[in-house]
Amino acid sequence: MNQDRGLPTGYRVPTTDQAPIPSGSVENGDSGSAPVEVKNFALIHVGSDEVYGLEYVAAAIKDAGHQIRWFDGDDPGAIAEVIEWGPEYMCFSPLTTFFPPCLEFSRKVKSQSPEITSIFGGHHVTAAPEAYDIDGIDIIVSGPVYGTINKVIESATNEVFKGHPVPMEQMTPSRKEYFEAVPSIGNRHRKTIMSHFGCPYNCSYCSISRLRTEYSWNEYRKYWLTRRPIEDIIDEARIFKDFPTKEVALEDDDMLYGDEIDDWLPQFTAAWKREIGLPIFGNVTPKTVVRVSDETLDTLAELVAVVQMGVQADRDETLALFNRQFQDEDQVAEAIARLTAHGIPVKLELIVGNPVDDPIGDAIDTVKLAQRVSTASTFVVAFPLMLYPGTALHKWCVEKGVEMRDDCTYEFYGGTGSILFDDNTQRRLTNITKMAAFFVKYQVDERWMRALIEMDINDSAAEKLGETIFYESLRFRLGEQVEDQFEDILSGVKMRY
Ligand code: B12
Ligand SMILES: C[S@@+](CC[C@H](N)C(=O)[O-])C[C@H]1O[C@@H](n2cnc3c(N)ncnc32)[C@H](O)[C@@H]1O
Ligand code: SF4
Repeated sequence: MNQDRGLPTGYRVPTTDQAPIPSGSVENGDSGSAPVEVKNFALIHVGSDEVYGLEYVAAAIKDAGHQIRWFDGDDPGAIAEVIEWGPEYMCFSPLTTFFPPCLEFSRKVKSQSPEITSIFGGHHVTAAPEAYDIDGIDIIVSGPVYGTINKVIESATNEVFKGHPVPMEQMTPSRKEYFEAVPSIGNRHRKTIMSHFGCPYNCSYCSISRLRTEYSWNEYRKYWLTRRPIEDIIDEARIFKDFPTKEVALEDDDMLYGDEIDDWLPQFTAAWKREIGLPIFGNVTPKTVVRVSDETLDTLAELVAVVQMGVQADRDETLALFNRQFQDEDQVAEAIARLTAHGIPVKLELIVGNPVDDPIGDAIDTVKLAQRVSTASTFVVAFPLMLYPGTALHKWCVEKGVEMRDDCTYEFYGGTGSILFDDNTQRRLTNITKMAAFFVKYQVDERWMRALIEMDINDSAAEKLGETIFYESLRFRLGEQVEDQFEDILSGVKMRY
């Protein structure tokens, strides 16, 4: 193990120039480098959602003068197709959930074509380059892609490269080839967009907490929390109209963040409505909702069909564990009341299965909080706590000797999180994740909740509950019209439950 950076044995420490590229210089730090021979890069999509970060990688590769081709890694024929195309490189961008299938794909390709170099990048490998078996991975890109492509080409394998951030106007994705090559994504009802790439908070369970350790606040704010030019976002969104798209997820972690929000939101909303016009949903936090002006909320109501807001927990000890003391019940209630008064439906997100003395009481209290603050225009979803590599909470659990599951698949909708509980506790927690929406919508009394969570839910019941949560969440976002379209939408989605 390389002690300095916690890298796996055999990896050389990168020697890249890590200084950010100033505005107005070459496009992304690769396009101005010494000319290299044109190479072919296979980009491997895995999972049921758009792999957004890899679209920026696609643009950076093309910008550096190389060729790309997308493959659907979930398609059984994809391994043979990659081998037949014979690229020099194949690129993966797995979140923790999709790390194992990406690794498996890479290994299968490399077992037949060892000359194809695999490159892994994105949140998971950036957070914990030491946390995996390196067989199947030749190169790791940690952090942004910018400045790494031609260095990758010039390097031997078994290297870790650290990219550098670039100004926002230099960050654009390339997605047409992706949408065409992977129909499940091109035809997916929901597409992704972002106006800035970071989050101002530092919740202990979130991968942001890990990324933030790498950069100073000023640097993080300059690159991750600065908004992209509106025209770039609109240009990026035009393609949605060429592919079946029913809604767009503005995936900013807090779309109301920033002192410039009162100016930015009206400008963006006007441009979006004029040029794109598709329904949007976005993420907000209680803290910014209570802070922005009424005019901003009026504008928000014109722009979004719905917002999502993390509530996460009720008990003070859990909020402290999450480093989310910036919120309390009054603030959450006020935020919901403001959103409701402006006609903005809000999906509330909760986290259960926490490393606390009384995990069931903690989870029930969280559901009861959601019941108290809910209105006719709220919808609730509860996730099991996942401990992502490198996060502050993961480290805390290791230090405290909290037992963790070694079979956690990081599947948000499976109901099983990272903490190891006894079977009875786990069953109840899983049931809470599957029934939270129902408990809150129908204001189920605590005694009934505690009785219902004792049940053994079999596989077909779990599937039906999963479908119903999905249905309710779509109906909440898109309205009654979903009734007629649901079977269609469902057939295009790889349901996880
Ligand atoms: C947009 C987003 C989504 C989108 C797109 C997901 C995707 N895979 O691209 C959607 C809504 C679909 C989504 C879903 C999920 N997400 Co999400 N999401 C984000 C978010 C808000 C931004 C990520 C992003 O695209 N940033 C912009 C791009 C440009 O940056 P980037 O991804 O870091 O990519 C850059 C570099 O990392 C690098 N790079 C990336 N990949 C590669 C690959 C190569 C080869 C190279 C060279 C470089 C490289 O180049 C890019 C440009 O510089 C982050 C939080 C955050 N603010 O970062 C969470 C986050 C990534 N999501 C997270 C999670 C958990 C999920 C879900 C599992 C949740 C769920 N409900 O199931 C799903 C999984 C979906 C999937 N199939 O991957 C976690 C991941 C934690 C982890 N370690 O796995 C994050 C960090 C939030 C958190 N709570 O911690 N998400
Ligand atoms: C990607 S986050 C972004 C939402 C928003 N920025 C917030 O947190 O307030 C979406 C939701 O996923 C859930 N989530 C995030 N990280 C999680 C983790 N490690 N384990 C379980 N749920 C998590 C939280 O409920 C969160 O609100
Ligand atoms: S507010 Fe959301 S995105 Fe931001 S650090 Fe907390 S959980 Fe992560």
